[in-house]
This record gives sequence, C-alpha cells and structure tokens, in this order.
Amino acid sequence: MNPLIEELKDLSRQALDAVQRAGDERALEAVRVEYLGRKDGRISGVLRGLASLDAEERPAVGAEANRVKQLVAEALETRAGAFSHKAARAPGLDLTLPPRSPWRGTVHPVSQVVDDIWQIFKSLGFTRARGPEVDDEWYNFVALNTPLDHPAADEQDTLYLGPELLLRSHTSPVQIRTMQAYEPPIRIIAPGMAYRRDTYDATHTPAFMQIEGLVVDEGVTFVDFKATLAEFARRFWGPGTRVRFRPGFFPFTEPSAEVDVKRVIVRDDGSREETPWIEIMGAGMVDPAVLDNVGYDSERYTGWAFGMGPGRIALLKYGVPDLRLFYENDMRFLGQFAVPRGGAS
Ligand code: 2U9
Repeated sequence: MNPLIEELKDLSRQALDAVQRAGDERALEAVRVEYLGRKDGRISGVLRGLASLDAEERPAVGAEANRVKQLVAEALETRAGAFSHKAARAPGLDLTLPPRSPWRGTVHPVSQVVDDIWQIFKSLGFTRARGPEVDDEWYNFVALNTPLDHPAADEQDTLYLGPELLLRSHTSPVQIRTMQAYEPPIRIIAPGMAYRRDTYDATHTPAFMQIEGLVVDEGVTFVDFKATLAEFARRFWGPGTRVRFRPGFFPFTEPSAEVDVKRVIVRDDGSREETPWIEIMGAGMVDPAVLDNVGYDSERYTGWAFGMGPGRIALLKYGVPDLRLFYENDMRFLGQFAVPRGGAS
C-alpha cells in the first residue's frame, strides 16, 4: 500500500481521537486547525503533496485523503453539536421535564356558601338586591325600628365615618332601599359585606359577609315564613335535616325567631348520627313599623325576613374551628375548598 495512504489512515485515527478528547469548543477548533487548517493542516498537507505523485498513484491517494477529510469534518461537526446543546441548557433547567400547569385561583369557601344559598332562594323565586356599603343612620337604624339610643347604634358597635355616615352594620338598608324603589310583591336576597366594631377572633371579624332575605306581599303569613325557611334548610343541609324555630328578639321583626337545624348523618355502614341543634340564622315577621317607614300600607301588607352569616355557616359546614383561617389567604388552606368554577349568577 502507498505509504501516503498509510499516513492518512494514521492521521484519521489521531484526528478522531483528538476530536473525542476535545473538552470544549475552543479545544475542538484547535483540532480542526491542526488537521484541516488550510495552510498548515496535516490532512490538507497530504492533499497538497498530491501534485508531486505519479499520475497512477494520485487517484487512490486523493480519494483516501478526501474520505479522511470528510470523516474528520463530520466528527468535528457532531462534537460541536453536543457542545452547543449543552450551552443551551441553563443551570438546573431540564428541558425534558413536563410543563408546570398554570396556577389557578379557586372560589373562596365563604363565597361558595353565598352562591349555594343564593341558588336555593333563586329557585324559590327570589331575586338578588344590592346597595351601598356606606350608608346613613336612617337607613341602617331608624328605618329598621332601631332607635339611635339602642346599643347597636352605639359607637362601641358601629363604625362611623362621620356625624351621620357609617359603614352598614348589616345588609338591611338594602331591603329598605328596595322597598322604597318598588311596590310589593317583594321577594329578595341581599348578600354583601357588613361592618361592626368587633375584635378579630375565632368567631368574629370586623368586616363580614351577610345574607339577608325579605318577602313582602298581601296575605303573607307565619306559615309561609316557617315553610320557606324549613325548605331552604333541608335543601342546604340535606333532606333529613330537622328545623326548629326558637323565640328571639330583633327590633325590626315581631314575632322574631332563631332558627336551628339538627342534621342527620348517615354513615357508609348505614348507622345514623344526629348532630346537636345548631343556630343558623335569625328571622321573623317584619315589624309593621318598618313597613310604615318606607310608605307601605302595613294594614294591607305583611312580610317576613331573615339574616344569616355565611362565614359562620362555612365554619359549621366544613368543621373549621377558627374564622380567621378563611381570611388569612393561605392557599394551602383555601386550596382545599377547590370546586369547578361557576355557581354565581
Ligand atoms: C328588613 C326587615 C327585617 C333581617 C334579620 C336577623 C333577624 C338576624 C343576624 C344573623 C347573623 C345578623 O349576620 S348576623 O350577625 N341577623 O338575626 N336579620 S331578622 O330582618 C330584616 C331586615 C330588613 C327591612
């Protein structure tokens, strides 16, 4: 065999070895220059020497030189590709990992309770009413048969913004405004924030959700009142729920009641357990004085109303021991109440 072919084979082994040993792009470029460099490259040197060969030797040596040159060029390219792939990787970035799913918020548990309560009353023919959170003494107290010397109207309990202006201490002013704007029949649900000068503890927060309801029409009786609220309780807590009306007192209702439920829990093995009586709302027949205050004829119309705290209902429903957990925005806690979107309308 021609000694030049021997030399080319040897060069090719050395070059491929050097390509593999090159640790980075600079070392690889040095290998390229050493073997394939135009001026002083070792393989190029053999090709340049072709001219001095005999005509019959030339084709075989030329072919081998081109084959080796191509082999080494390909090896260089492959190795360079491996380096550039490595360079594209930022430290700690693994492009083979599946993507993280985008973070999605969830409906707050207290909002879920508001939505559930609203859906039940909506199906019973109620509409939703809204009103201002900043209101005055007349709408928040006087119209509701609550004199300003009543303890509820005291600065100890109510957050005043000015001489007569306050943050509403219940959503009842919404019902007063609705009655002023519309003639009976009235059948409304008023969910919204209310504010009281309470200390922030396991069962109180100075800003809280309320849901109130009001029905006013001709011929509305205590039977309508009891039957509608009992139906609500059974739909919300389950069909086996027992409902109890205890006498109570509120300035705006007469007679007044506190509504309790007793739930029946049926276990998987068929055994039943009854919860103690738990209070879920206050309610009563609307005091005729309140109807007179909005210009309704209290001889002609009667009504009933209720008030409920969805924060407290959420505590009972989910067995949460401390109301503050709902308001501290720890997603490890709130994320447990994730449900599919929808509900409110
Ligand atoms: C009008 C007439 C009557 C609304 C009522 C209650 C009883 C009641 C509390 C529940 C828990 C407030 O959030 S809470 O602390 N509410 O017990 N609310 S009757 O009665 C009305 C409202 C408006 C015109």
